[in-house]
Amino acid sequence: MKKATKAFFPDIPKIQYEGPNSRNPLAFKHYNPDEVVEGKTMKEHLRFSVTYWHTIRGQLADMFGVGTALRPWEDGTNSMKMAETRVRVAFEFLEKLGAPFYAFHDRDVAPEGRNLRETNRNLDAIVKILKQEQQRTGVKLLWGTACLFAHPRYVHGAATSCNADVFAYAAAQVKKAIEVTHELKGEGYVFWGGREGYSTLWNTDLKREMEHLARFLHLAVDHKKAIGFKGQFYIEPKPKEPTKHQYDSDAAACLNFLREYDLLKDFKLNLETNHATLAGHTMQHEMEVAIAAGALGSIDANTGDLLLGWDTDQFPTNIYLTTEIMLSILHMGGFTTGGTNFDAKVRRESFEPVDLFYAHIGGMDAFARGLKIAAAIRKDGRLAEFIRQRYASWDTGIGAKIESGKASFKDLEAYMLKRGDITPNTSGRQELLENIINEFI
Ligand code: XUL
Ligand code: CO
Repeated sequence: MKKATKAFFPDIPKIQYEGPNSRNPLAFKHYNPDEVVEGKTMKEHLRFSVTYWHTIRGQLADMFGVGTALRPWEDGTNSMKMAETRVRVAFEFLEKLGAPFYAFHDRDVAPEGRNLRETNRNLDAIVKILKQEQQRTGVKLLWGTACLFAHPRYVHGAATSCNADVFAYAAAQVKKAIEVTHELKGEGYVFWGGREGYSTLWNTDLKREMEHLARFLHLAVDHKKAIGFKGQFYIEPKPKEPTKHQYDSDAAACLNFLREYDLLKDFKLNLETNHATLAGHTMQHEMEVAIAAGALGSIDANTGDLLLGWDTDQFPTNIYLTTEIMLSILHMGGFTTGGTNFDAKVRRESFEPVDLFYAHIGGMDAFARGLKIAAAIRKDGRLAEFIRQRYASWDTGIGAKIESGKASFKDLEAYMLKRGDITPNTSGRQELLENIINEFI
């Protein structure tokens, strides 16, 4: 084992790839950053990102108890000095893990001051240090975002608040958050509408709130253009929690909203597995819906617990899940600005710093396996060939006529009157296909 260095994780060495036979818990068994799969390295395919809010700021509190996390560097305050220390912690973690990206909310990295001016000053001071650390390590910002849900001012929402002053405050906050993301050369910026929804419709003007949200996003696009920020804007769907209903409830609802308010050209989706399950969908479903609209941008990689009805944000370990995700990503042609962002936290019971490493190593290995399996399924070709064959009737004859818009209802009636009737002649073969998938898993 290589000798560990540096202050905050003194016993942890740089995590290395040791291959599937390794029994070292602090090594990758499958994530081999330089290994080439379908013409790109794993590092380029997967674009792993660590979240500041969970990994650096998560205290592991729950509704019934205070935080349990042992973080020897924390001094119990949210001072600027502590904020600076956390940047050093974050970048030591990122370096040792070998994750090329991170993501943060404005308030994760710097504390709020007594007013907006002071808060912005705090943020600027920490952004300077983030920038230095990015330059020192080569780690990049996958995306930035603003926390528009924790402070009491956002009790009724931010862009969808009943109070216009709150909209104005949120606009000022997001303006600044986009600017610092730009300053840090972030590859994207996420809008997750944590409280953009309602608890009861008895007090809610739904149409007015949706219009305000659209106005807010248009203003963000205007500002992005004004400052020359070229990163990708994303909306992150989630159906509920903390609200009873969130307007950006799933991929289809987001796409409809973006289309209705003429925002689709400026936004893609950042999809999160646990949000998909809360919406009553699989991640695979959400991905295919987004990809069909040319709007899949990035993913928040985590998983829920099907027996628990809330956002447990667990690290993804299920190879079947990561295979499904990577099949969709490869099919789409890979990420451009997006990546695999671990919006995931260790369990409250996993309170030691080393657990943060085990969690990320497991998630990265699960995705690396998913990538290799997906590539093997694609190389084998049986799945794609089955789907191609299944739709073969659309390639010629009447199918081709319909697809190219050359057949009217009248033509189709004439065609069918001639043919008489149809008997189903192709099985869906779900079981066979599931068996083929399992050959590779
Ligand atoms: C909350 C969630 C957020 C967003 C960023 O469920 O996923 O952390 O990813 O605001
Ligand atoms: Co998320």
